[in-house]
Amino acid sequence: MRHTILALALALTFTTAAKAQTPTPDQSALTLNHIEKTSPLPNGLAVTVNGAVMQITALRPDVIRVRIGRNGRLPEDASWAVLPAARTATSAVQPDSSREAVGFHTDALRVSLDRRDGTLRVTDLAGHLLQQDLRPVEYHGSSFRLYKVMQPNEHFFGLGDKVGPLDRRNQAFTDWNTDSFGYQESTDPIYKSIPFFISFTQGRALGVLFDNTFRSSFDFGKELSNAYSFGAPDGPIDYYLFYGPTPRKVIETYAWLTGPSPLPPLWSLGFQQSRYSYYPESRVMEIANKLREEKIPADALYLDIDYQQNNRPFTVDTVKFPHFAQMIQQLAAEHFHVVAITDLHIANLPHQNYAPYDTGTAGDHFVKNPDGSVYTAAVWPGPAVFPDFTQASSRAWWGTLYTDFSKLGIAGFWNDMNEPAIFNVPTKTMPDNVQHRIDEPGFAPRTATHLEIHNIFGMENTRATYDGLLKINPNERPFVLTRASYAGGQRYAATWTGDNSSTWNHLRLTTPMLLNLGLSGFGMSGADVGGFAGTPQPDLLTKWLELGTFQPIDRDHTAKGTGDQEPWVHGIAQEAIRRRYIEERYHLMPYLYTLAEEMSRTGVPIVRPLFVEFPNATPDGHPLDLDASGEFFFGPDLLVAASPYPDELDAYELRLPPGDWYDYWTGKLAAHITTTSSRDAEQPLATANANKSEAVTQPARPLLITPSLEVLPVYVRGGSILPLQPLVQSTEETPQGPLTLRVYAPHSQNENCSGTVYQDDGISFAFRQGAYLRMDSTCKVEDGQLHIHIGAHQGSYQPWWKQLRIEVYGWRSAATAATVNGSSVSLAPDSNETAFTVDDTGSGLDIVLK
Ligand code: NBV
Repeated sequence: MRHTILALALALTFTTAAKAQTPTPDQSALTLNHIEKTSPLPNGLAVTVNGAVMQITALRPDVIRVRIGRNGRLPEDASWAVLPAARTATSAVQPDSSREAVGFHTDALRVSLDRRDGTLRVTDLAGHLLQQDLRPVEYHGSSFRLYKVMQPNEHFFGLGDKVGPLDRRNQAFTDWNTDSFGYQESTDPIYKSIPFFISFTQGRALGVLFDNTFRSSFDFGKELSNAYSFGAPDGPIDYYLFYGPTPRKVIETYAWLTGPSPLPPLWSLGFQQSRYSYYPESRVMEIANKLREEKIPADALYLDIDYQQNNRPFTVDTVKFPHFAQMIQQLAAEHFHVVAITDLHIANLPHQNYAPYDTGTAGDHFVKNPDGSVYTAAVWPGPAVFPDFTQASSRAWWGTLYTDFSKLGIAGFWNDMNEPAIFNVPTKTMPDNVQHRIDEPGFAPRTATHLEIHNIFGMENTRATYDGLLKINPNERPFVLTRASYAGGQRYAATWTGDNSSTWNHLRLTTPMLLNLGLSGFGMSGADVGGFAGTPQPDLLTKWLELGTFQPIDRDHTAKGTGDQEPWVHGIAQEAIRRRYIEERYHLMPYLYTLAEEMSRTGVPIVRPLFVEFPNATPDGHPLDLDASGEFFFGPDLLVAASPYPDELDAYELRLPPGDWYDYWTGKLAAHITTTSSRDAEQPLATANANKSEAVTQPARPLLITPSLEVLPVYVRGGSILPLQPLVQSTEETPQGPLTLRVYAPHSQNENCSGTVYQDDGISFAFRQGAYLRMDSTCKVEDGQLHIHIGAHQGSYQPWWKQLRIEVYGWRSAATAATVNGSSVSLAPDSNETAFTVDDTGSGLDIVLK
């Protein structure tokens, strides 16, 4: 008997084990490994593979689009992210076929599909591998995953502000916009979904935009050590590959595909002070007055949700803010721009004269449950309804809600909670089956579930806001700040990294987050300076305000119930340091604004990793930044070198790219990093800096930096011409005195030296009609003389300055005079600089220094 039971038990165990080893065949699985038909297209190739259709086309010689439809039909040719002009661009290709492969080439890329297993391979024309399928595309029902070979020295960047190191290698991520208060280093997903990354291998950069709005995921060598992959549970296989070789070119192409961020209003680059929430009215005025009294330059004040009546968007609590309109006016008179929060959840208040609800209901503008009833859920105002932002008509209606606030003079709007965040549910968002209507030029009208719309909901919210504001004030640049977004969302809004914490670790995380955001199109971005959750200790707030100076958006913001976080808390010694940095931002405003203008044309972000400026900085072409996590470029000329561990007092090593580096604060030459021209001819590395590109760094000794509370190390690239202005207390104040051009002499005759300054009225679109000023300057060392050429003014805008102060660093002039357009001007030398002031006639200056 005992034996029988034992035998039975064993048999059972074996059957269970055997069962576990034979997975039930997945009826819905499909591997695209058998090419059935190939047809060349003028701009690419169409293929039938295991009944699926695949189309690979060239939009430009360096941009390829891959689309696959499982059921013999290509996915709808539409996109929320990619601009129609780019998406429909086409470029002729040359077919390439062999026994093994079928494909084509362009002037930049070779594309081939292996006839044996349908795998795709993309190389440059010299045969360098850019991307290759590790195995054929796999579907499981509607879900699919694409595995790509990962090269040993391949690095990955982008995906927005996902937390963690700059390089995404060895990690996996999911795109699902999530309200993530108190997120930490390992939290994923957070607020935004930007399914775009850059692969960077030995100086060769490839952009990959996976345009799928569902809950997509990315794995960069975490699952398999030799592969990276991306996939989604549903939606189209539709992705774009675009080649550099420089990262800069990839960034520019991403802006070509998805649009650059628009030129922001000048005031938004000033210091911004916020908290959840300043109220009542008297407290707002107190903060404004204190900023002016303490001479902390500032341009913007934020009104968080408590200015509203019971948290209802587009209302004002008239008890807390009895003179709301006058307050806005008074603040404007003191040169403060008010940014007001306007969350998207509309209070569910039928028959209570709440216009957003009434007009939204009348126009049928809210998203619905599957049974056709309007979906309601709790958020800040209590039960709320949600605009159907994927309908053009609902976005237009949403835009009209801004009319009154705009007319009052509120300068900017803040779209928070737009993941969308929902209270009291474990998913923190809408149910999957909520119905959204797509009614949109370029899309076939239909209804889609929340699974498809979730990740673009926040972006379409900001699109509605941006377009609405433009309609109300067609000649004023809107300022919209958003928490959630998707690829392309930079066209409508600036962003911030959400609810960070007042800890040293969060200060450290800020730099990689903002760098990856910038690479992902969102160059107008910031992190809450001082941290949102919690109260920063004095030194932490000081260090954070120092770093904030060199971030695109410099906004001090904190949560409800935390300690005061304005620059003056913690006593005069801390305040003095903080003031000095904020002042420096205002001195640098001409440079910063010039960067913002560059970004609005090219997509190149204001803050950038070192490899964007120096793709060849290391002999093997690996990005220098990976060894230096606190370092980044603020524009092309300023290298900010924060400590990689800002709370540690130990000295840290700093590696600089090739060239001369001046200490920004003292003007002294800090390092001369030597270069050689030893270059493997077989391995042409990317070239971004025309003059320096032929050089590869000799391993140089790192600088040793001893951290100090009052100094954030910043270095200026030799060969820069940096524009600075006299101190002002807000960007609306006209600077008094000359525009300073700091010329940092290049080391040798072969080195480049240049700089630009861009100006306009800072607020309107008149620049589009030529009302701007651009002044390009250059310098060179020749025959033992320094020649500086200040370009003539381009554009019709009259700048605030009449004179230029030229300061020259790294050039000790033996003479006591410079020659300016042939006449002699005496120098006022001091210990580090050679300086003089000349009239700026607008027609250009030629300066020679002996
Ligand atoms: O509107 C209040 C806050 C806001 O201050 C913060 O910046 C957002 O990220 N908001 C989130 C809602 C609640 C936060 C706990």
